[in-house]
Amino acid sequence: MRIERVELHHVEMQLAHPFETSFGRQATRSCILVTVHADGLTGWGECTADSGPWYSYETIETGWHILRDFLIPTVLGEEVETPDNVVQRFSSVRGHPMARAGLENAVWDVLAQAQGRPLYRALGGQRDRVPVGVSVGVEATLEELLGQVERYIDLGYGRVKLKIKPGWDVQVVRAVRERWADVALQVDGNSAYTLADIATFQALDQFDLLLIEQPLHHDDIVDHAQLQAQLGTPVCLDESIHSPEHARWALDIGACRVINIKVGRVGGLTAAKQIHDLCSERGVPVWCGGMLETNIGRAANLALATLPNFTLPGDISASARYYREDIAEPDFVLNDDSTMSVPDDPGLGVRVLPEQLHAVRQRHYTAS
Ligand code: NPQ
Ligand code: MG
Repeated sequence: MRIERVELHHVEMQLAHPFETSFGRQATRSCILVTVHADGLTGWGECTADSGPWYSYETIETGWHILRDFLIPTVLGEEVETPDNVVQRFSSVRGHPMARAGLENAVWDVLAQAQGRPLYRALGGQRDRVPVGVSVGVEATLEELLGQVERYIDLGYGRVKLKIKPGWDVQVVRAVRERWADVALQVDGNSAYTLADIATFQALDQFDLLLIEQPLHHDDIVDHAQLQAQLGTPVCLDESIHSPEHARWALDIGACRVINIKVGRVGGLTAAKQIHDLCSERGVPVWCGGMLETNIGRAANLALATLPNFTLPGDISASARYYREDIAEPDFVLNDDSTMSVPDDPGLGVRVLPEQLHAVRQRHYTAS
């Protein structure tokens, strides 16, 4: 099919509850939505770059620039038969994985629609539901944190991830573990620690955590390998893994025993699937990370998480956890067994609501 037109939509949406990590507190979330028009069909993708370079170096502005000036021109007016055609056209651009993912994933959607099959089938997934959990941010007090965790456990989440940072770690995990002895629990340091904090990790090692996510420097694998050697709990890398090569390097030196795969961070569904396959060969479990996506990005995450080695619950929560009002329907809900069902309609299986999109749109660009 020929790509006739591509649109960018910069949106800013109100979060249902402010989200705080080791890099700050946010009440709204901005992202870029990408639309690809081909053969009378419309595909959607989400570029998960944030308003500032806190989680990664990419921002809305760099994503807009790289998409408009470099990535879109490589595919506009061109024939595309498979997602690999797009990946090859992007090979002249270095870095900027979230920008690439926004456009590549929109092409996956439109190609799957053209084939009349759901995205998860196009990716090779087998399951119609996937295990999910919830990521709970830092709160002002331990009481408020326990209240949030209780609310999510009451809603049916069987796996809870706590954001930690120095001064908000061992005592928080201890309090949650004392109250919920059996909940599947994991923590995420978002690179707020160094190897000098070994005593903290040795203390965390006693709480039967599923994993400790990205405790050290955001681009490191060497220190993480040292840390993993001293811990019983699996170290899981998030920020440090930008590509299938990074995944291989990390596994080769023993930097982690689990990998969090985020479609944006690794540059699209093709690379995400390659990392999944590599980890599968090495016997390393993976799970699907989250970036406070809209229902568009969430549908892509769910499709990815149907691949067989996504054995740990993903950061894929119900729509109500994220936004007061989403720009696409239907909303995703949690099943009784802490799973989420995967859409069965062609492509992503979500419909964008034009009025909602216009209400939150800050900027619009069309290339044709
Ligand atoms: C993580 N996500 O696993 C990320 C961090 C994160 C669900 O914990 C705006 C931009 C908000 C980037 C919130 C979760 C964000 C963000 C959280 C990244 O590390
Ligand atoms: Mg993380």
